[in-house]
Amino acid sequence: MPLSTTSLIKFPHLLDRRGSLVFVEGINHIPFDIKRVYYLYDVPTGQKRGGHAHKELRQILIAISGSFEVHLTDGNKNVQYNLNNPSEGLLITPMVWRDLKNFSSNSVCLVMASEIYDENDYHRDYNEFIQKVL
Ligand code: T46
Repeated sequence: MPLSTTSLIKFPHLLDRRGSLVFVEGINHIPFDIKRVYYLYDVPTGQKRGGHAHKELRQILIAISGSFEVHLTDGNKNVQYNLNNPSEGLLITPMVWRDLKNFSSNSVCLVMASEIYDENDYHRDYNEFIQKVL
């Protein structure tokens, strides 16, 4: 699936004197049924996550706190997102290689996924991934 099918999704953000509230409604804001939610936190300085692509899985990544970079490639095009806004989610579609890096201290990456965990859905070898997409 080409990189152009990835996108940033804006969620409703309500701000008043008590602070901010963001809500996500599956049926209204997420283009798949959410089957799994997980989060990454306490990522040590300099550590990277990702380093793989998924065959079928669709996911939305949100920087609930702090910031991190998401580097994506479909084998033809590369794009980088700097996620730092809790009211935005990055939709990553199948067959897109992702590298997550430069996590700020206190950062939390919340992920909503279209499927439960399945190791067979991963391409963890970059050369193998490239052979499939080119
Ligand atoms: C992605 C980034 C943002 C599970 O058992 N269940 C799960 O739901 C997940 C996500 C992982 N695991 C196990 C599999 C591995 O033994 O946890 C270990 C680390 O998983 P992984 O190498 O996939 O972790 P990340 O942080 O590099 O990548 C994950 C997602 O896999 C990936 O799709 O976009 O978070």
